[in-house]
Amino acid sequence: MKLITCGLPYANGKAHIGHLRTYVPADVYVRYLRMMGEEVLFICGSDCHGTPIVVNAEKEGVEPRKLVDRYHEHFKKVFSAVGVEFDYFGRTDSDYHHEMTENFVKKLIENGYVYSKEIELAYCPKCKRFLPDRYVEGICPYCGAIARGDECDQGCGRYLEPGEIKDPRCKICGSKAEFRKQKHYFFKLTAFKEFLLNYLDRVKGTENALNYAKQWVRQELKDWCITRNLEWGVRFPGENLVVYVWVDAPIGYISYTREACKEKKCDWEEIWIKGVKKDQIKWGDITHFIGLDIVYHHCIFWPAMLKGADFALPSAIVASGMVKVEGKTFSKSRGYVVWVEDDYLNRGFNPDYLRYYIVNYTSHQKDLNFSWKVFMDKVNNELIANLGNFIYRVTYFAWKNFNGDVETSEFDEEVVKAVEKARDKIIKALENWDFKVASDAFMELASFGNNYFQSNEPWELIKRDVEECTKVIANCLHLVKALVLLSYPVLPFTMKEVAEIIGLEDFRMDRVCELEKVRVIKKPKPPFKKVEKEVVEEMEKIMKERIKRAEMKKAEVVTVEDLSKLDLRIGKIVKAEKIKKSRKLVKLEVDIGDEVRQIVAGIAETYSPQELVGKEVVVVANMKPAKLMGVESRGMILAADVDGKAVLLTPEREVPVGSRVR
Ligand code: B3M
Ligand code: ZN
Repeated sequence: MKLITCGLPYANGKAHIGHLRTYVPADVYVRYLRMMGEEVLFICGSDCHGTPIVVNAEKEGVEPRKLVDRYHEHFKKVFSAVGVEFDYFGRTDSDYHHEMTENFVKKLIENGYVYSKEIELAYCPKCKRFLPDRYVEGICPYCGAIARGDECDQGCGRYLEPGEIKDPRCKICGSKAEFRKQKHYFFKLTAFKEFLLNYLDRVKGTENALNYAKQWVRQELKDWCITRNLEWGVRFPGENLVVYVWVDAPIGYISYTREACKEKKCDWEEIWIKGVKKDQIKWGDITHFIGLDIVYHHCIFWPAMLKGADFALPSAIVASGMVKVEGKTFSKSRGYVVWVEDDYLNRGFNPDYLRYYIVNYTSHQKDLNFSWKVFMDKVNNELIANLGNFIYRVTYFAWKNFNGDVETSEFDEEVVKAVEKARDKIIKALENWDFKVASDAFMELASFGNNYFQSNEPWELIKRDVEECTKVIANCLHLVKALVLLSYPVLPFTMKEVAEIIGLEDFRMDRVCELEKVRVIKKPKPPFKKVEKEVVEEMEKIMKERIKRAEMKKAEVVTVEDLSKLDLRIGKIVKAEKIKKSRKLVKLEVDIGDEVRQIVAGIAETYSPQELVGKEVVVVANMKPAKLMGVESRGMILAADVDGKAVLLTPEREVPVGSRVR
């Protein structure tokens, strides 16, 4: 039995395209393995612990479990809607997982890999509690960026140990935290250096993951604090502490396997335990699909934990590159996000389109950029114009002219070869998690089919040589069958429908090249529906508005004192002239009461110099002088930004020049 897993999503927010970047390829791989006749267990589940969940629950005024319930159900629903079909989708806040984790940790203790140590931890005197991970914000000791308690997320990206952060502040009440001593438990990661170097040299997987990991192990390995001051989580044996979320989360792979095996009647110990020997690596038939941002945890912490607790080790770690949205780094807080449910499924897009986009845009290890325009092009110009077109024109021709019943004993050499070539290429690519190459290969086969159909002109042939035409169409149907099977892992919803039209029931790789009769038994319909330009424009608009809203939300909070720093006054424009060679700039002379100021303003696109003279405007009078296109400007004029064009702010009725603005 092969075990395939996906990184466990935090039950702390909705599913977005970044998640699918890992889950869709994993699902494609599982479908492929099953077509090859492999027995596969495909598991995942919610990651329910950790401070972000507790902090968010606190904000909402609900119990963490309530929040987890909500997102757990959400993820289950979304995964099944996009065809990511796990055999088991568990939760780490379940009893079975707590039990598995406790036993695992006890084993680490028993084997001598855990020790306790007094450390100085951030403590909030006002909230009267220790501040684990996300409860604290401060300065990264390595790069000086603002950082969270456990991660320098805006700076160097380093994982931070408890107590490492400088100038800590409580995230809840904002007060300055102090450091207090407390006993915590550490995992002897440093004892695994040799093992890790050896393991990482031999484990399979994508280069991106393994290269980073090897570097890290060579450079710096520190013992790892594995306990936290929290209520929510798996209790550390005999203490009023819980284990760090990154200890219990990966153990979910094991506890979910055990639960899945109860349902599927398989042996979880066969996968995770049997055959393990001390001083040897026992390779489990286990492949982890993860995102590039959690390589450290999966290539360093996790193998060391498994080794330390006498478990089998994953034989492959496959990391997907990161996601960009419309060319910008993916970011929920900045609005660069595509929500799977709201932005995609609820708008009625075929899930197969997104699956195809994700696997075909670029190689699995590179950054994927999602753009709605590219999405439309890929669907309309590739899926529809090539693959869908071929399948439909062939099946429809057979249906209309032959009642769907075409038989030949003569298969064209070039057709047979093209199918074999595509199959071999796809198998080879998928064995290397090269989803782009695999999906390109079935598209190439579809192009071949279109050329074959076009050059044989069956619509002419049928008028003069029915037998020859029958042969051509039978060959085309062989191609259709091969395409259905070869593209099925990527396009399961659509290809199941096409399979019904040609009466294909089982999806097996060994049928791809089989020279058999293919009938059209149902009236064909075009497999894909066009993505309309208007719809894509609408989606782009939604995205733009979201980004705008995020920008406004981000604007810093200011105090009355901050505001009072601005010297805002009403001035009257007494002279205006365009600045040569500039489209936007005008040079103004503005009477602000006690003096006349020269100010350069970017308003020439909306106002001519003539109409400006005599207008009363709001002036920032204490701006630092600046030079624009070589002209000095001592002040700034306020205007509304309307799609990039300036519209001046003026007092509601004429007021004395120099009046203060409050
Ligand atoms: N819950 C999600 C993440 O950091 C995290 C993965 C756990 S996998 C064991 O992307
Ligand atoms: Zn840093």
